[in-house]
Amino acid sequence: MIRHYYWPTPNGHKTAIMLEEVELEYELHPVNILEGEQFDPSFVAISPNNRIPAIVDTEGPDGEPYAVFESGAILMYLAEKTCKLWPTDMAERYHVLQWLMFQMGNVGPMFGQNGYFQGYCPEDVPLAKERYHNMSEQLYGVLDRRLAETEYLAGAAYSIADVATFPWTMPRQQEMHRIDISQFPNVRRWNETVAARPAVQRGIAVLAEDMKVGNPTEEAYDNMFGSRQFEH
Ligand SMILES: N[C@@H](CCC(=O)N[C@@H](CS)C(=O)NCC(=O)O)C(=O)O
Repeated sequence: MIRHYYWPTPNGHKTAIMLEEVELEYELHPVNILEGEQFDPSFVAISPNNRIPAIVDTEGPDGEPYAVFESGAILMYLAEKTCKLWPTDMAERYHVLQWLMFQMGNVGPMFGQNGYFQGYCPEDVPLAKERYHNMSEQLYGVLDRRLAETEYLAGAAYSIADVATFPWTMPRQQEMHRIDISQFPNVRRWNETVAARPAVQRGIAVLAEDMKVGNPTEEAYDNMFGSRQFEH
């Protein structure tokens, strides 16, 4: 059984979708990052960088409990455990890993900074807004050119690379990141295809009522972006 430490954000959605895709039994452990629950020592013992998502597999590789943090590593772990969304062919598997790493190293961090400066930063910082918006558009261009050639990011088959990237490109995120999706028609086509999958819809629905966009309270801002982040 998988214990899923989760809050409904783009990184959290990845593992919520994956657990639905691979149909493993799981137990939900909400970690309310607006209320600072990510700093609880019992959670930091599982996720040393105090970020969701994380999992504990109660029947890990040696039959012992095994904890995994970092969403990309969790997707790989669940894919390998179930042999789903994970090609056996080495060349195909490395297509998946390249696009997964592209998401983890580029899309997530840059879109995250873009979202912060567009929507959450208490000061207007035009240079940062412009820089991260430009970087986000450049990354959309890379995705769009790839998806002009292939059905899914890693090729003909849906994979964990799509699971990782989809939540960062949903319409709600496009709006927050000031992205005009009509300029990226292949991303739009792919996004609509992925959004139509029943497992994706079930994953996105997990704790959806707790999804908060807009102005966080002062305490929530402090927990997610402010001084509490730097106490540890
Ligand atoms: N690289 C990490 C990033 C995870 C991450 O940034 N999670 C955010 C929510 S999307 C979080 O837990 N924020 C709480 C905090 O920063 O304290 C991953 O992909 O798992």
